[in-house]
Amino acid sequence: MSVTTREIQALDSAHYIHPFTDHKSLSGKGARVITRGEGVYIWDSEGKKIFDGMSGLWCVNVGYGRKELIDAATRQLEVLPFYNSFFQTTNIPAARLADRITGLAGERFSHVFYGTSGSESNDTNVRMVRHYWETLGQPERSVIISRKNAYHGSTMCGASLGGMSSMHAQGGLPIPGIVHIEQPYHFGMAPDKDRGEFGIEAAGWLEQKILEVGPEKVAAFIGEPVQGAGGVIIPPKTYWPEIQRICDKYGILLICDEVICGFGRLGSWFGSELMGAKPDLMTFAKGITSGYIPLGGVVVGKRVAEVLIEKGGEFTHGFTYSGHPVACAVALANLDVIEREGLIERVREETGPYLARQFAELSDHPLVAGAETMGMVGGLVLMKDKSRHIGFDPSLDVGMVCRNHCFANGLIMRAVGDRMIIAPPLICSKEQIDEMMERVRICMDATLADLQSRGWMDADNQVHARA
Ligand code: PXG
Repeated sequence: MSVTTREIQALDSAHYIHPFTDHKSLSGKGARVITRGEGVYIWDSEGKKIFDGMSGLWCVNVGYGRKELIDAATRQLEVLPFYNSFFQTTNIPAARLADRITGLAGERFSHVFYGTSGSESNDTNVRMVRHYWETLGQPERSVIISRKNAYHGSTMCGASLGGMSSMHAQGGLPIPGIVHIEQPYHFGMAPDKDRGEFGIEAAGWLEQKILEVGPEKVAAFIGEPVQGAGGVIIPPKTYWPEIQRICDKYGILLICDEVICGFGRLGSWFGSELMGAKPDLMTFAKGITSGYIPLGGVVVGKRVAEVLIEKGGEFTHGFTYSGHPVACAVALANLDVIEREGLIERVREETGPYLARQFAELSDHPLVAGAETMGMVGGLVLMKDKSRHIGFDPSLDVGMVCRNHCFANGLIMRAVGDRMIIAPPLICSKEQIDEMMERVRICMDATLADLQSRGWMDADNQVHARA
């Protein structure tokens, strides 16, 4: 039975509330219907082939259509599609995967707690660190410090941990006990400052906040090694070691949210490894199964696990799908692929540096004021007048204009304000990076021509030149 794009769009518009979507504006256009994926490409219902420069949503690390993952799911579905991990029960893939993940995370870690998403896993972090301090007889240590423009999910707790002002504007967030400091965004906040010095200064905002709240009340600090949804904000090298020093000084727990950075994205198993941080807890999701099936969780360091297990009693927290056997079986197959194909080494030594060189060359484009990458993530900033560091009026939504040109030219790029983001699958070859970059250039040229024709480049520049 074949179905037309319009029929699906009509059903979708009538009945499906999408995440983070203004439905009034979508219903006029109709949603893009994605029907198929293979390698680094997806196809829409009109047969258009698109280079997926965002790996689905930062997750399809091993690319689409991997038989190993499909077979692992099928086998597990046949043997045991579901059983819970409550009531002193486990299953084989869940136990094997916990062993495998803690092995990859290194000797500071001993256990894994499972959920199905990054959001649930960050809720787990908050409940777990508070339970940790309660068990140690310090229940007043309950405040979690996070950062503005961070993304930690969309549940009440995840959105509160996150620092997205648009999310806090709805539904009375953040919930009590969660406070935020500024992010370490060198290009946006202090481009003229020495990068290293800025990193130390930005980490210092954590110490200021700890002192403001009272060190005896702070339970943990949470941060993404590289902020993803916030626009691929790569902190200066000095930042994370200084954050670690401050956490150590006050004895507060460090949570690294590795939902995007984990499982190879930056060229290491976990981003914190590269950043010089030694987290007590790490959130994971997305890349653990390359997005083929939902799975998330927390890798728990020995410092927390020992207290929880030896003294914590029952931790009254868990989900129906904690340790879902099919999800864990797919994760094991996904880790096999990553290891067998040496994807992490390849990103670190070959394709990551290659992408970095290609991205740096984009800086010669009149629209591109800054371009940086780490492993297989990259962000570039569009500016109206880059020589004078003048951005576009945010109400023009120039990132969205650019994103539409990307779609039209067969490339998925994500817009965060006027930052354009890529996070291609880790299997991306050098030739595919060339192909992606060729499309990026075409899209930048198309965007520039469009902005000029709207009078948003030259006319505005002249206004500034006169001012
Ligand atoms: N932490 C981080 C660092 C994330 O990037 C989550 C937690 C939440 O995961 P779940 O599985 O609950 O969605 C994320 C998710 C975007 C975008 O627009 C990014 C995410 C989700 C949706 C959109 O870049 N990241």
